[in-house]
Amino acid sequence: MSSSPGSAIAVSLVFSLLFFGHSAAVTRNYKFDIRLQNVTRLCSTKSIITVNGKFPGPRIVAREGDRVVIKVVNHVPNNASIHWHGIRQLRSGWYDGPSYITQCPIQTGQSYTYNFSIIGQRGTLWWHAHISWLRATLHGPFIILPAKGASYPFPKPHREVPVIFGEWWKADTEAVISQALQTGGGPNVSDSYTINGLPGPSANCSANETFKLRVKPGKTYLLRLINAALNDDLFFSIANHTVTIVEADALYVKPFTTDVLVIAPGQTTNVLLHTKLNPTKMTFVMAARPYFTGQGTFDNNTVFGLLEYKTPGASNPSILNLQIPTLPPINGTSAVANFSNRFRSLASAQFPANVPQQVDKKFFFTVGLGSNPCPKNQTCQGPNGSKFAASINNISFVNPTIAILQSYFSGQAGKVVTTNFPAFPLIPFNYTGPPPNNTLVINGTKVLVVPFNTTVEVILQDTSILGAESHPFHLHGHNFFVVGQGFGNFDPNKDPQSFNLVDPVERNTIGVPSGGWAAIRFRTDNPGVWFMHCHFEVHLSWGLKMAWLVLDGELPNQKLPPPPSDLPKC
Ligand SMILES: *[C@@H]1O[C@H](CO)[C@@H](O)[C@H](O)[C@H]1NC(C)=O
Ligand SMILES: *[C@@H]1O[C@H](CO)[C@@H](O)[C@H](O)[C@H]1NC(C)=O
Ligand SMILES: *[C@@H]1O[C@H](CO)[C@@H](O)[C@H](O)[C@H]1NC(C)=O
Ligand SMILES: *[C@@H]1O[C@H](CO)[C@@H](O)[C@H](O)[C@H]1NC(C)=O
Ligand SMILES: *[C@@H]1O[C@H](CO)[C@@H](O)[C@H](O)[C@H]1NC(C)=O
Ligand SMILES: *[C@@H]1O[C@H](CO)[C@@H](O)[C@H](O)[C@H]1NC(C)=O
Ligand SMILES: *[C@@H]1O[C@H](CO)[C@@H](O)[C@H](O)[C@H]1NC(C)=O
Ligand SMILES: *[C@@H]1O[C@H](CO)[C@@H](O)[C@H](O)[C@H]1NC(C)=O
Ligand SMILES: *[C@@H]1O[C@H](CO)[C@@H](O)[C@H](O)[C@H]1NC(C)=O
Ligand SMILES: *[C@@H]1O[C@H](CO)[C@@H](O)[C@H](O)[C@H]1NC(C)=O
Ligand SMILES: *[C@@H]1O[C@H](CO)[C@@H](O)[C@H](O)[C@H]1NC(C)=O
Ligand SMILES: *[C@@H]1O[C@H](CO)[C@@H](O)[C@H](O)[C@H]1NC(C)=O
Ligand SMILES: [Cu+2]
Repeated sequence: MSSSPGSAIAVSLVFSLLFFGHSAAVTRNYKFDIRLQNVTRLCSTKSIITVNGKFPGPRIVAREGDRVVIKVVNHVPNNASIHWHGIRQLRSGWYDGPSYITQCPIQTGQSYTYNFSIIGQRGTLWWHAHISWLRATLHGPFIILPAKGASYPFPKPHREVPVIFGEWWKADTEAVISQALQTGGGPNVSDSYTINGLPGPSANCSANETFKLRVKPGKTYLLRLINAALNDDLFFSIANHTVTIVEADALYVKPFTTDVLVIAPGQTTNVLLHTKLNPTKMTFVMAARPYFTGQGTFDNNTVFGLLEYKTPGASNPSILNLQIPTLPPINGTSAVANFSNRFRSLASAQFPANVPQQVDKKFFFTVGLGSNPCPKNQTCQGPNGSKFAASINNISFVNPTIAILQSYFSGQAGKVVTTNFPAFPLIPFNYTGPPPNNTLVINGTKVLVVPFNTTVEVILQDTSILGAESHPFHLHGHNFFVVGQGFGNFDPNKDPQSFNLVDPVERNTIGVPSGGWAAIRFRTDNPGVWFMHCHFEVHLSWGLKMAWLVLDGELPNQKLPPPPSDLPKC
């Protein structure tokens, strides 16, 4: 990679300033102190890892074109790193954040200053820890407003409200995952879902732990929805109200109206809520609960919040007397498919959908669960006495001990990774049929190397090994177009005929249909090492992840600059 980036950055910065007509480049500075904080929820107080003592964490607010500088200082015994989920990180891959992929973790007492520009993006994203299960409590909104003078492609809302879904665990989540990896069994589940950190009035003591959205009649509210739950897709609905979806993963979509939505971990969605002009009641219930089709246990709770119309002297009715919104069944796969099939890119002149029409490289990835053998001196609690694992093309990714990007940049990649990640399953089988007898995965730290400016198509095929399940697939450093999706096995002869190459939704996280497939396309316009993984934390821990190594291009502004001097060391 190039080692003379300075002038190229300066040139491209000046160019973008002229091109986008910004009056001045603005830098937004933040300080994130990772520290313990005692927090009370569901009748008990627990010490959790937070940013600046807040749960959910603080919001970052910037405009398109701004530079964001966040100094992260680690004051806890755990290693940590922060990912800015959905930020393109164009030629700033050193600041993407996943531990052992683009950086070594920030160790206790150390700090790292993330420093990147927001180029060509606006909307709702989020930030979260990217190591072990720390993101359970280390997460918050990342809001990108349109550039100064630019407006939304919809009427300006009266008010904007971030709404983060999460989970509350009475147990220590680090202990939960470390025990599960030890025994090979499925991990315990959370005790409640949360809306903006609040579990709702489900427990006797938690009446004061209910999220309340106070609104005025006849106004439009922009809700910035974020699913930060560790392991659960969620349905969400507000009684007697519909919402209009206008954005997915910080990309505008053709607006559509719905009474129920589903959001997978890693996904963000902006919706417009038009409040009633003359509400017949003053308080309405909002509810979220999981969508789940896998085997095993999950948190089967519903979290409630309240939509309250502001009127003088209104009393606070008990939630029990209120109409609870109707949500699809827990296993409502058809409701999920109907909803996700409605997304279309806005594809306007100002916000075009640059869908790759020609594909340079095609890949087929099976995604799903599997098993690892139980060590001889142990008894394991996974399937048939084995240990749970997960894989892509039967490769279960094992983190290296040195960050891949760092080792690659210093010409040492061969020491930590092999470049032979399979482009297709090594042994084809009936992916959504009866599971094969041998469900063992292969451990490996393998990457796929692709040249700069390659158009890539990946078929993500769910498998029914140990249960078909929707996997929220997330790609770092790029957005992708979802050109097709369906149930059963992808048919390479028939299915491409119905691909949408005109206005498919563009996003960074797609729920691969349970027992089905999704086809995505993207252009490798960003040199670096880019993680791609299931956003269920448990599947990530079991190895459902891989990385792309996008090579530098020919020109100076197509190369990754050298690492910053404070890049953490392993
Ligand atoms: C949390 O509470 C425990 C027990 O009351 C106390 O010892 C500890 O200092 C508190 N920690 C913080 C960060 O406030
Ligand atoms: C952030 O990066 C820009 C561009 O490389 C540089 O000018 C600036 O000094 C950096 N800021 C910090 C705090 O490191
Ligand atoms: C609810 O009230 C209890 C008791 O006063 C308090 O300990 C707890 O922190 C409160 N919870 C919230 C979310 O404010
Ligand atoms: C809310 O919707 C329910 C049906 O889902 C209906 O029974 C009820 O009358 C509606 N209430 C209001 C205030 O519109
Ligand atoms: C989850 O709870 C609901 C309501 O109690 C129940 O109807 C449903 O069967 C449960 N689902 C599962 C999969 O446990
Ligand atoms: C969904 O769950 C219900 C209740 O457990 C069950 O009757 C139904 O067959 C399930 N549907 C599917 C498609 O699995
Ligand atoms: C099993 O053997 C390995 C290697 O000898 C050892 O590290 C591990 O602690 C043993 N585990 C148990 C549960 O005894
Ligand atoms: C795959 O399995 C499904 C479910 O059992 C079956 O309907 C289908 O015919 C099988 N496909 C092939 C190609 O064997
Ligand atoms: C799987 O195992 C069953 C029973 O042991 C056997 O009948 C079947 O032929 C095996 N299938 C394959 C594909 O090996
Ligand atoms: C793969 O790695 C896991 C831990 O990451 C280990 O438990 C398992 O034994 C390994 N499997 C093989 C076949 O080496
Ligand atoms: C990428 O390749 C396309 C042709 O596929 C070309 O039109 C475009 O200019 C290239 N972009 C860059 C940045 O090299
Ligand atoms: C933190 O990361 C370093 C570098 O990978 C590693 O050597 C160390 O064991 C880790 N510490 C903890 C507490 O996990
Ligand atoms: Cu998954």
